[in-house]
Amino acid sequence: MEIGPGAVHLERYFSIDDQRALVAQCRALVDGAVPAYVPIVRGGGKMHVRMLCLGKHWNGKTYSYETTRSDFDNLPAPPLPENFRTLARDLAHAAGMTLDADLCILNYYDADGRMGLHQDKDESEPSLAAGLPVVSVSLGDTARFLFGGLRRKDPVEARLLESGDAFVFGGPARLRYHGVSRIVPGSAPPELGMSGRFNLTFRQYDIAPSQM
Ligand SMILES: O=C(O)CCC(=O)C(=O)O
Repeated sequence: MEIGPGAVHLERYFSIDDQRALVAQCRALVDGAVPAYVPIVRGGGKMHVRMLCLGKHWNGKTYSYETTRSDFDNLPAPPLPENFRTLARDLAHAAGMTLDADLCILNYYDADGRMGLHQDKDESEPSLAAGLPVVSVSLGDTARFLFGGLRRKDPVEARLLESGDAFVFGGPARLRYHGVSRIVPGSAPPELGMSGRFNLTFRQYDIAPSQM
């Protein structure tokens, strides 16, 4: 469902079997050789998620991308799995957009997880100018997702993002403020055998001249 120009909520996009496979892959990644961690951002505050960046690392101190986690343990960002890249391309396409993702921020929210209202604007200038979308996938517990306007003080709409949903925002919606006010504990489909929530956001930093 299009909820505004360039913003599409794809409800129940993934089957329960697809979700189960994605959850297993996310679990293996966040507990892998380069594990998820709780970033401390530039103001000194701790984020309320565990984060693992794939493809490129988002540095919470500098708000920029890099190849190794220089704000944490200097380990290299693990590669973006090929099936993730395909999935992001298909989701963007389903929303009428194009994306050749080169990075994914994978966040795990526990029952107290949340994320303040912010813009995603650390991708390259040409990528932002082209309005290449952010593609978001939700797995596990439901999130109360806040979607605002282009200015922080603009009105904010609350939407529930459930397990298996995707949310795509690009073009004129690319720089809309968004965040997660809370998680609904215990709302994950029982078949997933999980508590908490995984969220994957796919983005494209580098852009081919043909996409400009
Ligand atoms: O968890 C979500 O649904 C949103 C995540 C988000 O805003 C981000 O990663 O920038």
